[in-house]
Amino acid sequence: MAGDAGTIFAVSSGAGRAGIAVVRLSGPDTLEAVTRFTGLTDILPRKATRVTVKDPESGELLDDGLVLVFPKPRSFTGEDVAELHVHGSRAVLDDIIIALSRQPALRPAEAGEFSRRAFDNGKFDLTAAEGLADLINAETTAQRRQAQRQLRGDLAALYDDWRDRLMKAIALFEAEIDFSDEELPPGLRDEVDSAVQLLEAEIKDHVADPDRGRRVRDGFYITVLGAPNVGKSSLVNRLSKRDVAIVSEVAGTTRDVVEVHLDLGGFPVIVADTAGLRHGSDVIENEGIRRARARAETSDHRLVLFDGTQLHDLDPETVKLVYAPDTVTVITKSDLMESGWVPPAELPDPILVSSETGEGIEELVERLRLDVEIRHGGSTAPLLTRVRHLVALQDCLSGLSGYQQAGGVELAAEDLRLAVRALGKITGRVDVEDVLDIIFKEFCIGK
Ligand SMILES: Nc1nc2c(ncn2[C@@H]2O[C@H](COP(=O)(O)OP(=O)(O)OP(=O)(O)O)[C@@H](O)[C@H]2O)c(=O)[nH]1
Ligand SMILES: [Mg+2]
Repeated sequence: MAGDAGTIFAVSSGAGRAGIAVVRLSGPDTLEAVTRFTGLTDILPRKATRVTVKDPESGELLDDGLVLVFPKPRSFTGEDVAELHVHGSRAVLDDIIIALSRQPALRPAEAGEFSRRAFDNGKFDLTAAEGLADLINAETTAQRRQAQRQLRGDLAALYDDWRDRLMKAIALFEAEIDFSDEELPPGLRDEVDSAVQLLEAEIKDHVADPDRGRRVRDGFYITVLGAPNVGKSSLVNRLSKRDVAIVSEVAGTTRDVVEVHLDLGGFPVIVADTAGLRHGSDVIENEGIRRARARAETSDHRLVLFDGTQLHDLDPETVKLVYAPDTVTVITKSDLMESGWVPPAELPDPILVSSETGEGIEELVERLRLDVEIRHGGSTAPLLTRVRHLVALQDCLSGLSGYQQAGGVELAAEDLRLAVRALGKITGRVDVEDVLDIIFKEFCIGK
C-alpha cells in the first residue's frame, strides 16, 4: 500500500447499474476538489446538499446529485471526507472518475486504502478493520451478526482487557525486580502468579474451539454420502433449488465432489454432493469415492442417505457411517415407499425425504439448522475468527507458560513481555512499549 497521504477517490458503491452510486474522496484536498466540481464552498458538514457536478476543465455537466462532507477528524478515515451521490450508470461514473483523475492533487484509492487510513488515524483497531471486511462480504444473517460484533469492538475489548491485565501483572513483577532489596508489600509475586494463571485459563478457553467463529465466517461443511443411486444429487439439487448436479438412473453418475453454497436459516453452509460409495468399477470412480470419504472426514456435518425402496438390502459399510458424530441419517425416495414400512433397527432416528415431492425437506433443513446452531454455540461471546488471532494467542500462551516455568526473574519478565506483545499484535492499536511507559508512570511506588 502506498503510504503517501495525498487525496484519494473511489467509487464506494457496488459494480453494475444502480439508481445511485457513491464516489468517495478522502484527504487534505477533498474540500477544494468538491468546490471545483460543484462550485459550492462552505457546504454544511454531514448534511445532504443538492449539487450539480461539472467537469472543472470543460464545464460540462456530468450529473446532478447530492454531496456530503465530513470535515476531519469526524469522518470514517479521520481525514476530510466527501461523498458524491450520483446516478449509478457506467457512463456517469466513468466520466466523473476520469475528471477526478485529471486533478493533479487527486489519485485513485488503492484497495482497502480508506480503511487503512481509518486505522492509521486511530478510528478503529485491526480486529474492527477485519470485522468491516467481513461485514462487506457477509452473505447470511449469522455472518452479518458476527462481523458487526467484531466491527463494534467486542473482540478488541476482550483482547484489550487481557492485555491491560497482563500489563498490570508485568508492572507488579518489574517492581519486584527493581525494588527487591527494599521493603515491598508482601504477596506481590503471588498476585502476579494468580493473575497469569487466570488469564491463561481464559485464553485457553477462548482458543479451545478455534473453528467456531471461522465456520460462521467461511461456512459450515456438510457432506452428502451414500451408495450409488440413492438420490444424493437429487437431494442436493432440491436443497439448493437448482440443477447443480447431474441426476440419472445410472449408478455412479457423480464422480467428483460438487459444492453448493446455501444460506441455511441464516448460517452459511457448503453442501458437497459426492460419488456413490461402492467398490468402484473404474479408476475415476474409485478416485471419486476416495474424495468423498476424505471430504466426509473434514466436514462439520454429514448426511448419510439410504434408498427407501432398498431398505431390505443395507450396505454394512455405509451403515457404519451413521454412527460418526454430527451425522444425520436420511431415507430417500419416500414417494416410492409402501405405506406401513418399518425403519430398519440399524438406522437411528432417520429423516424421511422425497426430492421428487419435497416431503421431509423442511424437517431436514430444520434439523441441520439446529445442529449448526448447536455447533456454533448460539453464544454471543466474541469468537475467534481468524488464524492470525489464533497464532498470536498461541504465542501469548507460550509466553505465559514460559513465565510459570522460568528459572530466573529476568527470564520470567521477558516471557511476560512476549505474551503481552503477542496480544498487542492482534489489535495493533497500541505499541506495547508505549503502554508500558504509561503503566509505569502511573505505578506509584515512589520511583
Ligand atoms: N421417485 C423418486 N426418485 C428419486 C428421488 N431421488 C432420486 N430419485 C431418482 O433416483 C435416481 C438416482 O438419483 P441421483 O440423485 O442421481 O442419485 P445419486 O445418489 O446422486 O447417484 P450417484 O451419483 O450415481 O451416486 C434418479 O433416477 C432420480 O430421478 C426421489 O425422492 N423420488
Ligand atoms: Mg449423484
